[in-house]
Amino acid sequence: MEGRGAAGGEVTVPTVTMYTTEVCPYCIRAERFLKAKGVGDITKIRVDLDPGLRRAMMERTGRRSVPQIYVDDYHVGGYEDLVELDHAGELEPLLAGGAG
Ligand SMILES: N[C@@H](CCC(=O)N[C@@H](CS)C(=O)NCC(=O)O)C(=O)O
Repeated sequence: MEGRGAAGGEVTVPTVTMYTTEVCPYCIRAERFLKAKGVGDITKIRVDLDPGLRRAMMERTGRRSVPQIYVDDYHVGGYEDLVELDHAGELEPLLAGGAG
């Protein structure tokens, strides 16, 4: 999503993607956490609805548990990885578009 920053320049908000399933307490926690960090839109990929999507997730991430979270093409990992990244002070810059 694009808009104007405080200084009038272009601001590109990264796309947050989350591989998820319908019943998944860690996914709910991750979503709440991201929303609390100001993420308005999360693109969800429901891997329980399509075995092909689950296979694709496993190939892309090397993991089988959900959630698996991406900020643009940066693989954050699961909920605990997300919290760890935040504690390391790296989540906000990433969400502000600091991945590349
Ligand atoms: N440490 C992981 C735990 C995630 C987890 O256990 N997710 C459950 C669903 S809520 C799951 O995918 N279980 C199936 C599996 O591990 O294969 C995280 O923080 O995301």
